[in-house]
Amino acid sequence: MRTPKLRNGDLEITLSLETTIKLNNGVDMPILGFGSWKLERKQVKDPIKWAIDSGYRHIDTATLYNNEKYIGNALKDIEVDREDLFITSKVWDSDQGYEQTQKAFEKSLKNLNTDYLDLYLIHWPREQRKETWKALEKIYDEGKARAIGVANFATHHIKELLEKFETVPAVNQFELHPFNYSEQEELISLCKEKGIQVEAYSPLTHGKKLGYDLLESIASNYDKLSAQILIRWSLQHNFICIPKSGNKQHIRENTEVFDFELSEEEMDKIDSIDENFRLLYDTSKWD
Ligand code: 1BO
Repeated sequence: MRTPKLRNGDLEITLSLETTIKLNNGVDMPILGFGSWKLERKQVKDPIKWAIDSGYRHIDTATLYNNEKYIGNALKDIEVDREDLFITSKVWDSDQGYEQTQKAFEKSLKNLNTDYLDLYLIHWPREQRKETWKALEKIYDEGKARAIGVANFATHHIKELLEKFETVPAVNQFELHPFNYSEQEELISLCKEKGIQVEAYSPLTHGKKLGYDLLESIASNYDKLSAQILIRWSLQHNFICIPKSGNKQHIRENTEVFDFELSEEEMDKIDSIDENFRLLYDTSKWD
């Protein structure tokens, strides 16, 4: 069997569920995370346990997802030390602003039953993003978040932050899969150039493209599922990937992506899918 490898800067590393990517401040972030968007309230308890049992140590949530408290409760019942987990949350639009963001952050900590976050993000580039970023810098300086970053920021939002602030976001999390990859290439290049880690949400297109011929045919070469091809594609691009599922079997299957490697030709073919397909907003059109 070929040993799957990933180029991480000059290092060639073997990809596994334990693989982490070093962020621009030295913090190690697991390359595969468990996405919790759309798992609301009590729906999240079992999936969190299944995810931890399957080996995930990275959990992505947000105030908007209405599940922080339930994730916090679920984590009380698992036997993994807090320092072995990587927890991300995000400040919601209505909480943006210097004071409000700090309050929202404290509430997230309380709900998640933790005294720090591994990563705290601005969820969307709204009008008050500059004041919000100042609040995130304060939270970071106080050691309450190990890293800070943004989500759904387009190139002009990133450039604006870089011009006006000292702290370079550690991560930009945005919708990313082969069906919108071409239109995101400029943003991906900018992030790479500036040392901002790209994190892909909705990597499975909410299931909408799992029947796509090319994915199915590549999947059959490896006796895998289209979903696993999508995750593997993301990981081989060095994107942090956070597939979501509430189904025990799918949660496990989504981790079974480390025993094969897509060839360069397959990666190129998948890269060339150019469908301009999005589930959510195109923020490049936002002020
Ligand atoms: C509206 C929520 C998008 C994913 O975080």
